[in-house]
Amino acid sequence: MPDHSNDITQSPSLDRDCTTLSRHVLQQLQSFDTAAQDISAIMNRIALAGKLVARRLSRAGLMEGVLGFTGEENVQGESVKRMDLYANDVFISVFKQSGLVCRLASEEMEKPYYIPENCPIGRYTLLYDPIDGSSNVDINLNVGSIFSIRQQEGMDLDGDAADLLQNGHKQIAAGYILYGPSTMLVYSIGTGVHSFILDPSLGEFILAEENITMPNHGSIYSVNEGNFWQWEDSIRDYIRYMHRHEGYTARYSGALVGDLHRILMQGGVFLYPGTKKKPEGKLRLLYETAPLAWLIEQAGGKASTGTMPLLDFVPTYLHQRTPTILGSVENVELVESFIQEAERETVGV
Ligand code: P6P
Repeated sequence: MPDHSNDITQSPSLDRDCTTLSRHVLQQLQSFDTAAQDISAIMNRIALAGKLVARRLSRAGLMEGVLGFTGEENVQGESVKRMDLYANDVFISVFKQSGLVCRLASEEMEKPYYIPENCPIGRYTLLYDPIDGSSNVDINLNVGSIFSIRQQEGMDLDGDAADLLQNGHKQIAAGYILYGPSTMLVYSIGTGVHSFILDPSLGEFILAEENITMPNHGSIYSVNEGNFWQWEDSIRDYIRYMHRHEGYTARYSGALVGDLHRILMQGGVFLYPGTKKKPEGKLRLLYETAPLAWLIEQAGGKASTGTMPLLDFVPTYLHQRTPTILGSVENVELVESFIQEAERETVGV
């Protein structure tokens, strides 16, 4: 009887369709031990949360009580969108019964949400911005979820999560879900940056691109120039340089995940500088800029506060903000050069 078992042609697209997120994480970790299984399971739960949020967003305009504001303000002093609260609750529900995380810290919650039975030492904490750029939700433009995974260190006896106040190098995993024409999950566990696209017909995130690498230079600068007169002179001088030199173009959507994703994929720089009134800027470190900084540097880019590496910054409280410059090495260093020049002039050297 002829043996045709080797005749089966291994279709590359079939292989790729079988590369689900959890399998990819285990491949990246090159391990099947408990810790690897936990990280893989956590990423799978994040993917489930992304599917639930994407489903809600896709029908939001057709449903009552999904869009618009709750009338409340969050700890940031920002008006809360119904979609912010829904997405925040999705991540809690997805992780509450998972046995994987002890705490969830979110832009929408003043204090972390604790899951007591899951809090033996060494458990993980999810830090997340459930819907970033929610001002875009009601006008059907792209929004995103941002996530970061850290491991609990020591006892958090008084529930103030002080052990989370550490630099960005302590992250174990980080990434975002971009709700755009397709729903895309981009993540890193420290072995490069990889993207997955949700295939609605399968209900699975399928591998799209591995080891995403940024160009050293890009033509895009992404910043809200409406803040021009609130910035320090150094930033204004940088923007004037952008205006006066050919080869640069401005792109800004007002939603961090989409703006950052463009820079990750095409190069350039995203910046949200501090202002004279708010030198720390607007973006929050632990669940917005630190996870994105980690991704950018994993992809060969650079992340800066303007005066120090963003991943070295140690927050003093959970919702701490930092000035933020993320992107291609040369583009970030050009912004830093204007800040350094201003510091030299101030010091008089
Ligand atoms: P501005 C959305 O509220 C957000 O946190 C980020 O998604 C975005 O990058 C930034 O604020 C936009 O802020 O001041 O330009 O509207």
